[in-house]
Amino acid sequence: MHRTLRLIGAASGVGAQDPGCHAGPTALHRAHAFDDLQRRPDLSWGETLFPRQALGGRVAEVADLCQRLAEAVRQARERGETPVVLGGDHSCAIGTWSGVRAASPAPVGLLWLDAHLDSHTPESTHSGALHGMPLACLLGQGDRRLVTVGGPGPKLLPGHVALIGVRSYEPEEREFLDRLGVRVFTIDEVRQRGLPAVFGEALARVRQAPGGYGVSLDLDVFDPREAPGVGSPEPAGLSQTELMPALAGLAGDPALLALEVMEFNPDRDAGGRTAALLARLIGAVFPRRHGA
Ligand code: HAR
Ligand code: MN
Ligand code: MN
Ligand code: MN
Repeated sequence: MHRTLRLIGAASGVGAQDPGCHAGPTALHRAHAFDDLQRRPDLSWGETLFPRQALGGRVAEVADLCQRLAEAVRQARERGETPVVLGGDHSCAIGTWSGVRAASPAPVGLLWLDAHLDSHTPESTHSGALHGMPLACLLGQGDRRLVTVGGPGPKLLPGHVALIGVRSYEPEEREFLDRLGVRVFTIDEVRQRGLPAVFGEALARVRQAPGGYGVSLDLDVFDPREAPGVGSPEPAGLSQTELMPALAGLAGDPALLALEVMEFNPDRDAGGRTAALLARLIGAVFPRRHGA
């Protein structure tokens, strides 16, 4: 199938305790690892959205950025493009998937690849960090300013969501997802069953959504030895050898609506390894067509 890829930067750092991810999109735009990608005729780098300060606090700033991101993503979808959102801390997922949902006539699914659950509410969070809450917001729970980005109502239905690679969370967010019936594949389940089995089951679930599905990839799902340039490294993650073939299996799936790759922190990216991994990852999910 033919796709036109639209890269959109979401330069958010205020959603995290370590704000270093704010520099992610700008660093990627300049990275040599991205040179080949940016020469592809089927790909264009659209805007990079930056937070506007002095809006009255972190929640207002994240809501404003997500609102603008949702609009950019919605417009790209309505032009028939495939948005590829580059973060930035993971709070921006609220914008990406609200925008994808706004452009879709029917409910959409989401595959969430992350070391964390990102499913706290303002009542349950221990840290107060907003990048620990975006999935709950998309499911309709959280600060009203974040839940209503891109319009009222939940943007995702629990039966259309699956997480893979999870290994660090607090009990409240796990209870929240279990209560809703969101499927969580922890790293332990991946180790028991192997990634291909788990990935296939998760994909089958998100593909049940009638409007298509997206992938939200938090780079901390990878082992930090392979992807050191992330905001919150967690040991014992997935290897590229495991995850890249699974992601390459999505290539050519017309139901795949958008991809986001979040939590890139250039300050920690010794040797540019994470930027290079990120470029390979986009190439695996969206290979350049021969002759295109
Ligand atoms: N559960 C922790 C918290 O709420 C983790 C925060 C999320 N960190 C991320 N997101 N990198 O995936 O503070
Ligand atoms: Mn360059
Ligand atoms: Mn995350
Ligand atoms: Mn994470």
